This record gives sequence, C-alpha cells and structure tokens, in this order.
Amino acid sequence: MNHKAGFVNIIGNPNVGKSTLMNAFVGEKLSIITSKAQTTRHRILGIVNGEDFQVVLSDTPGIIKPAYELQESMMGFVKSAFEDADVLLYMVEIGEQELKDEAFFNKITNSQIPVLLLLNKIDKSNQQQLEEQVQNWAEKVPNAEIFPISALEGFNVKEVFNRIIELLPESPPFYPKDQLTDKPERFFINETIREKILFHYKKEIPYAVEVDTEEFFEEETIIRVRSVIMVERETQKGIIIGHKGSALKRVGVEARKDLETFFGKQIHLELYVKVNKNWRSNQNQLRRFGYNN
Ligand code: GDP
Ligand code: K
Ligand code: MG
Repeated sequence: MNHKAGFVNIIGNPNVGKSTLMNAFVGEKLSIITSKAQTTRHRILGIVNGEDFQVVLSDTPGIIKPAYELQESMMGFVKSAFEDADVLLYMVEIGEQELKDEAFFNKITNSQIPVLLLLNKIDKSNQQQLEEQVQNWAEKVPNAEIFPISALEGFNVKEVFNRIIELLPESPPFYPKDQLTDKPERFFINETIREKILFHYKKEIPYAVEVDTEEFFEEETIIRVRSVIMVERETQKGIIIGHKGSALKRVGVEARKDLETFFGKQIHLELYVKVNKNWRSNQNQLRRFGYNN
C-alpha cells in the first residue's frame, strides 16, 4: 500500500475542545488544555504516525477579534490555517449557533480544502438537541461532512481520524517517523508553567504573564531548568510570588511533577519572576517569544 501524509488544521471558537481533540489524536498532552479561553497562543504541531500514514496536526488559538497586538499576532496563526492544510477540522460545540466572525465563516463555506465539521461535547446533549444541531450545521455549511463527537470521552474520534486518512494525499512523510512534535523542549516547559498559572491565579494575571525558559541542561539522570515568569507590573509580581513565596512554590512543584512525567527524568526547576512592562504591546518582545509567523 502507498504512503499517505498531509497537514490537518483544527479551527474554531475558543474553548470548543480543539486542544482536547488534538491530544486525543496524538495520545500525549502536547497542547495545554484549560477551561479558560486563549490558552493556546501558538500553532502547535502534533504528529501521528502509522505504518503507511503521517498526519501533521495544527491546533490553533481560538478565533477571536484582535483587541491588542498579541491577539493580532495570534490571529495570523489562525489565518494561515486556511492556506497550508489538506484537511480542515472546523470544530463547534453543542449549543453554539454560528461562528461569530463572518469573514472566517465565509472562508469555511467557500473552502476548496475538504472540511470536516466536528460537533463536539455531544456528551452534554440529548438526542433531540443533537439532531436539531446536525440539521442546523448541515444547512449552514453544506460543503462540510458533519461528525458529532465527544473529544473528551473519545466518542467518534477514531471515525474522524479514519476519514482524515482517506482524504490525505499520497505522499512520503514530512517529518522523521519517530518525531511527535516540531516544538523544542523549552516550549513544553513554558506552556506547562503557564498552565499552572492559568489554573491558580484569578482575572487578569494569567493574561499578563509570559514564561521564558532561559536554561535547559540535560544530564544523565536529571534535567536542570531555569525559567522566568514575566509580568507587566510590580503588583503582579507580588501576586505571583505570594506570601513568603508560597504561591510561586506551588506553581513550581506542580509544573515539575508534570515535566518529570513528560520527560521521564528528574527535573530541577528554578523559577523566578521579572517585571517587563507592556510585553504584550511591544513588537520586539513578541518576536522574541515567537509570536510572529
Ligand atoms: P480549545 O480552546 O478549543 O482548545 O478547548 P480545550 O480543548 O482547551 O477545551 C476547553 C474545555 O472544554 C476544557 O474544559 C475541556 O475539558 C472541555 N471539553 C473538551 N472536549 C469536551 C467534550 O467532548 N465534552 C465535554 N463535556 N467537555 C469537553
Ligand atoms: K481553552
Ligand atoms: Mg486550545
């Protein structure tokens, strides 16, 4: 049998379950998943290899209207998802009626690329609601094939994956077959720390934070890591650190545990907090953190 390979991009509103699905496909926790919108800022590649196929998946930031420069840059990632894919996975969730952004909606309905519309979170719906929504989306996006799924419970995920393989062109693999992702180790460390911050702090704090891993030394039995948590203001620095350092310590302990599981090695994680005014609006800073296409 001939080899198939290609690029699959997952798009949709924030929090519909894109990262959950990608992780279900890849079988590893590559993309951080939380109940907050805008968790995923970068495009992330997950690679699923089989004997005669290679599926390269991009998880994108959810579709939002840009309100400041970081968001502008995030939307660039989403736009490019329409250009370099062999299959588009357009994900909506039960109860969602339409895509808020009309330009994106037009792109989807006029797409020359095959579109699989994934109606996610059907574990939260009843049969009647499900049938109504399938009907609704079939009328709105006539060019799409519709799959009701539960990314969380794995329902219909395998069927979607099999359909993707059918749609992929014949091609040799694009990446070495033992490679899981194109992102370097530091990226996972940054994202893991950011996930803990999203989980433990309220309101504007997580969105004012960026994490940069400055050192990554892998020794035989231990990996030594030093990462800086960047905030915009002194007050935020105080909140991140907490009373006698207790809040920061909790972030460090939890991140270290996850990273030890991920890398399969002991981790020494040194965390510190630095004030870096207005990093979100500063183009040079954004470029440094890889937000430009
Ligand atoms: P993204 O922003 O589109 O990447 O969404 P995430 O994958 O981060 O998921 C957002 C939230 O929806 C998380 O709390 C997930 O656990 C939850 N979620 C994802 N898929 C499902 C599903 O199939 N059913 C239910 N009930 N929740 C889901
Ligand atoms: K999310
Ligand atoms: Mg996501």
